[in-house]
Amino acid sequence: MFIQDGPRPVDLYLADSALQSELRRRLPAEVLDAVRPRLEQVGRDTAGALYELGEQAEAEPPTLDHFDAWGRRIDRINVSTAWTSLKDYSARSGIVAMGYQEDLGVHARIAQAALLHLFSASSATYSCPLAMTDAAARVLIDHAEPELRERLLPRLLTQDPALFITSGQWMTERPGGSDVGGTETTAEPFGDHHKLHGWKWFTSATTSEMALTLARTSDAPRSRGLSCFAVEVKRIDGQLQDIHVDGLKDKLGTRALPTAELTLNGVEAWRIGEEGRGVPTIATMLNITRFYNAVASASGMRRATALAVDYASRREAFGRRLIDHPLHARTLGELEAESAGALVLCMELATLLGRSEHGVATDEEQRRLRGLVPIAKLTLGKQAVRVASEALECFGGAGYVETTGLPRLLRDAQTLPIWEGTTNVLSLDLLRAEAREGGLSAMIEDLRLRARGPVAEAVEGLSATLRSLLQQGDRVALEREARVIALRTGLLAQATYLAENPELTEQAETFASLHL
Ligand code: MFK
Repeated sequence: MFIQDGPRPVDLYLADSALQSELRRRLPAEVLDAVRPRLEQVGRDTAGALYELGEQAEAEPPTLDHFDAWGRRIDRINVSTAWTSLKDYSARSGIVAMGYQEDLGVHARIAQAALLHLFSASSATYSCPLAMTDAAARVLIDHAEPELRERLLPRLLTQDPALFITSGQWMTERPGGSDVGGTETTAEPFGDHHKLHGWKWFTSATTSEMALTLARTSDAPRSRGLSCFAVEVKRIDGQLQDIHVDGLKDKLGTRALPTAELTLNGVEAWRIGEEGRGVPTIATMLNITRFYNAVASASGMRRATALAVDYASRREAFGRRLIDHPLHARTLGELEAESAGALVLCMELATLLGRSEHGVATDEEQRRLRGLVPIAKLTLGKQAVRVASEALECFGGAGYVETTGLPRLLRDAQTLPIWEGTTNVLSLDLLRAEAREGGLSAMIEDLRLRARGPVAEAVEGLSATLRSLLQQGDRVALEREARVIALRTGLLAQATYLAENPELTEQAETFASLHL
């Protein structure tokens, strides 16, 4: 009786010539030599130890115990040993730490993006706590008092698993996920800190040791009354602060990741940044988590594509391997092109982010970075769902059967356009970036200089559309078009950057044929 082998995980570093090529192009040889061993190790693990941990964590989702055996309220979230091992693995691999590694200088974010690109899609979404941890580190560096910073920052950036802590991000409340100005949680001064009272309706990676959150410190309306706070989730004796874990979310995907509803009953918290400036302070965090989200999208596309390619090289139908059927080969080529486009967009973003964080970005690069963060996050979130869906189809019925593990690719991808700002919210953020800093115009002007051939013609069309909308000054028309413009910019940027890499000509042509 015939039994078909399933797809096998491949070494995602060795198998990814586009990633290797981008790293050769964007990193000086000595920097690449310094980080290559870590990339090679994580690459090997995507077909071995990391892959196994991810599978185990997915098979054993978190549970919640409200009470211990004697009736004492404990609200303990139980996670699998694999989930805990993923934390240790993340620390040892220095996925967060690499972004701040001084010897890598302006290149640190590029090297980190490569590492995360390998890690994310095999990590059962452990990249989520890492995103928030990195973002918390950035907020502490940019906005916190020295004492708080010195207490927490070394533990967020350490590579020692025994010391490593992660951070959550408690922003969403019942009145608003996107509209955080509706936050109801209050903060009352208490000695040198505050006490928080309220309800947080969606908190991701809730087993993290700390969290950043927003709470109301004055009667000023909406987000002007909010300040940003750091919470250390457990007391010095290891007991949970005055927090009730009301429930765990039952989600479509990201099932290994604990996502909880919380009641804060006077939780100790330390203000970060100015009073009433909570949203701009936490926006520092959002820009980093949105960078991670873009890389996670690219990572998901790469992994789904690699599985589809592996399968096509072994599955036979109509007397030939799938990969030998011209139409299927074309579909796989399109998936490769979408994955490579996502990669180069992330690499451009990482390049700008690294330059900005090291204080060497020009004003123009700074404006481009402000525009590219929402563009990359929203474009790649949508692309990740499209690619995952197409990749599942490459397995026929098996792609729809839970026990193959394949449907998870699509279920997990579906969170990427939602969390950290939906496509529409980020399209409006792009308008905010344009109004305040000219962030969208800077992106389009740069594409006008860099795009060639038919891509350049398409960029000219986009530029004319934007100019005319801005000149009309009709806010309603601008908002209605914001998403179309944002997505178009994201696709044309990928086409442009792909064409700049002479080793990605095939992917560039395929990408352009799909999206022009
Ligand atoms: C693997 C990857 C994993 C990623 C981790 C996922 C785990 C987390 C799961 C979650 O999803 S947590 C919840 C995520 N929530 C969001 O992302 C919220 C989405 N909503 C928005 O982004 C809204 O646009 C926003 C809350 C910012 C709107 O708030 P406001 O107060 O109505 O905005 P307003 O008044 O326009 O801006 C207030 C200030 O913030 C302004 O500065 P000024 O006061 O100086 O004028 C803005 O310029 C500033 N600001 C807003 N967005 C900014 C920003 N500054 C810089 N960058 C931004 N993006």
